[in-house]
This record gives sequence, structure tokens and C-alpha cells, in this order.
Amino acid sequence: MPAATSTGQDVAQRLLDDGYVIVSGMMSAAGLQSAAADLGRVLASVPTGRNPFEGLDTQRVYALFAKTRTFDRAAVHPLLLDVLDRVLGHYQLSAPVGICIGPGEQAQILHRDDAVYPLPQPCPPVVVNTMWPLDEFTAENGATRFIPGSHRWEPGRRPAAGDPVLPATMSPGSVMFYLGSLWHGGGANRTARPRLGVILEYAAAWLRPQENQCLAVPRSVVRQLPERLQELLGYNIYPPFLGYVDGVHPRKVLPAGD
Ligand SMILES: O=C(O)CCC(=O)C(=O)O
Repeated sequence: MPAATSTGQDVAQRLLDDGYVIVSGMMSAAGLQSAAADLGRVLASVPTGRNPFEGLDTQRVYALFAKTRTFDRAAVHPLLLDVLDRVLGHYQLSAPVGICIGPGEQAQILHRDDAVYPLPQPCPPVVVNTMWPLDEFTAENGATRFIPGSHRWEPGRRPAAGDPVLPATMSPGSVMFYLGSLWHGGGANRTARPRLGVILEYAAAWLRPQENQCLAVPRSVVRQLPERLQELLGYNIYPPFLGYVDGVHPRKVLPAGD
């Protein structure tokens, strides 16, 4: 299994070849402990999902970077950015979400994260997702499920009975990178304890992010963050000028406003 010390080239190549790759050692024990504790605080006031896709027994922490500082470092992890540079080129945070799958939750329908974009298929990678477990991910408690090789399926093919669906079993500190074209979904939780993980999903910077980060995270919060994270939260352009504000780079409007 590649580790956080592996090269971006190696991890990116495995991601492109296999559609996913699990990398160990991406978060420290202290970082994991504070992330789990802080998300526990946030989850205390988060309702369960509104439909089977969100999960009727699952809580989702949207607007993640407005609510916790414990994923600021993860979002700009040097290996992660190296891989994204190679696979997506220019990119932004699209859907950073805490996902707490409660006991009794059913398996989420398998889906592709890039299906929200009406692009002709096949197309080059435009979405890379990363799943950061904060609990041990097991087949029983709802580890993310995926179909290996499905990122290479011919356009229009959908999962069918008999397709191999594997659980991404992994420990906190490891991270699963997966392409937006890989069929996957949250697993059923058949245990008595919740399963907590965080997805940091990135999309090509010329697409709309799934969640509008510029509205989700107050400017007063973004001003306190490192510049690269500000850029990933939307205060950047796709060259030459996609995303400008009043004719200037969005970084220039950051000092003003709430
Ligand atoms: O929670 C998981 O393991 C995956 C969730 C997912 O794929 C989604 O909500 O889009």
C-alpha cells in the first residue's frame, strides 16, 4: 500500500490505472483525535438525511470549512496536492462533507461523483474524491463500497448483479483516493456504532463546485486560512480569468465583506 511518503507520481499513476488507491499515514494520531472530537461537537446538532441518497440514518456535515478547522491541513496535504496537480491540473474543493453513517443505515445507491456534470463520455478525469476515515472502516459498519475497474466502463454502463462490489476497509490515517468515474457508495451499517468519515472532493476549476464554497464559508473565516486553502475554497481563477469578480482576481475582494 502506498504511504504518505510515496511519490505523487506513483499515487497518481495507481489512481489513474485502478480508479482508486488507498494511501496510509496521511493524518497524525493527534490530528485524527482532534478531528473526531470536533466533528462530534458539530454532529450533535446535525439532522439525519432527507432522502435515501443522503441516508435517512446518516448525518452529513456540509459547509465543512465553516464548521471545523481540523481538516485545514488535510485539504492541502502536499501528497494530495501533488496527485491533484497531476490528475486534474487546476482544481477547487467541490464537496467537503463529514459523513456519519448511523447504525441500521442501508447501503447507498452506487453512483459516480462526476455524473453531476453533463459532459460527453468518456472524458478526462474532472473529479477526484478522497475519503478520510475517522473510525475503522469495515464491511460491517459501512465502509465505502466500490466496483474495481468501473472507471473504465464504456459510456452508459451501469452496475448490475454479479459485478464485484468491494468494501474499502481501512484505518483512520489512511485515505482512499478515487476518480469521479469510479462507481461507489456508502455501505450499510450493520453494527451498533456510527461510522464517521470525511470526503474532500475536488473538481476541475472550470466546473461549478457541488457546494458553493464562497457562500458556504464566511469571508471572515476564509481570511484566517492559508492562501492555498483560500484558493481551493474558490478565491482563485481558472486561467486566464474564469471566476473573476468585478474584473479582478477574487483574492482581491477577500479583505472586504463578512
Ligand atoms: O460515505 C461513504 O462512504 C461514501 C458516500 C458517498 O459516496 C456520497 O455520499 O456521495
